[in-house]
Amino acid sequence: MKVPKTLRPGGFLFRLITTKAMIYLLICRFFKLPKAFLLIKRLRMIDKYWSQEMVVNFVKTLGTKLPQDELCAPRVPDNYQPKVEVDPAYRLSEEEIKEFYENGFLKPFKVWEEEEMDEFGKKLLARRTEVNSVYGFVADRDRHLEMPEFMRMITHPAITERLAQLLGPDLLTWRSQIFYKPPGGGPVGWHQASTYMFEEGFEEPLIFPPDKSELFMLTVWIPADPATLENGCLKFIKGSLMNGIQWMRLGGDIGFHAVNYYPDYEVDPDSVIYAPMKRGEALIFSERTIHGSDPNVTDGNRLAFNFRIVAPETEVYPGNKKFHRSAQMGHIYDMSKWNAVSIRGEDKTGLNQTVPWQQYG
Ligand SMILES: O=C(O)CCC(=O)C(=O)O
Ligand SMILES: [Fe+2]
Repeated sequence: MKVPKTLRPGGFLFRLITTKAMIYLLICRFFKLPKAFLLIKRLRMIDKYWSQEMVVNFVKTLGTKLPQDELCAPRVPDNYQPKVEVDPAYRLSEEEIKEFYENGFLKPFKVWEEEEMDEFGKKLLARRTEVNSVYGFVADRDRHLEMPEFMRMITHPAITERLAQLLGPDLLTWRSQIFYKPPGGGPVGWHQASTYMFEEGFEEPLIFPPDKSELFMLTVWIPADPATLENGCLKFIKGSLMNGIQWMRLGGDIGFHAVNYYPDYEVDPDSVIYAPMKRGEALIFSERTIHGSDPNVTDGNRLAFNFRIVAPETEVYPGNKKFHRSAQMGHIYDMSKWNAVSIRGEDKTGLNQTVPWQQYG
């Protein structure tokens, strides 16, 4: 069922209802009323995870202004040395790691032959319209848990050895996503993410890193078609990783799937870096870097997929979360067949009931 526009984030009724609810929350906080006054679970979660700054800004702007995600920024590292020793073929120089922090991404590198990726892309495109056996409906998420060839792609040492140098020796993949931009496909608006509170309707974070001022998550983005300026390759705002999470406004004409929003900051055109990529290349970035992509104005596809990685010390979907309700996708995901997957080293923490990738690959 499609939610009417007025009830969607930025819509008139949405703003009316949520602003009133937040004023009520402010009153409860001011008078230090017992939590029982927060009537519904949703409000109790918001009380737990929203700072006073977030609630006040939301109310002041009548239900439109929010941070892009939980507010946090990485601190400048003490040094730019790789976190692990790896095979020289995959070694990153200190200069490259410094550039990663400055630009917010590591420049694309070759992993596969073009033909290999072409072949995989065809399989992925066909599979994406079929029911996803992990979630029971057609979903672009977590196909790595049902396609052994997908799992083998994301565990290639050219990728995992680079990730380890940035994040540490033990790595978990907690999700993957297909991004299909057909001919005429629209843009992906400027966005960034930290703990995925925005995705969970701003109710609660999905991942809990031990220290939010460290680098705690990386995304690997892989085009199955050459990604060009014309078909909507990735673009980044230089410097935005270290500036941390910024504020946005709900509403407008573009956003991400079901939720429309736009930056509450000026984008300096000189700070935008486009990242065209060949088929067979991969790119590593931090989701805290502001990024997006332009529309596909060609008559060919731009198929891509990504996966996201944390160290085992970061708890994902804690407390055996049974359902994940994605505000952006407008779906409820039954998590009973979901698993965090160890793609390098081992998980000694036991926080995530991790499964080794070989079980799927
Ligand atoms: O594929 C795109 O255009 C956007 C990808 C993206 O935002 C991501 O991988 O986090
Ligand atoms: Fe993204």
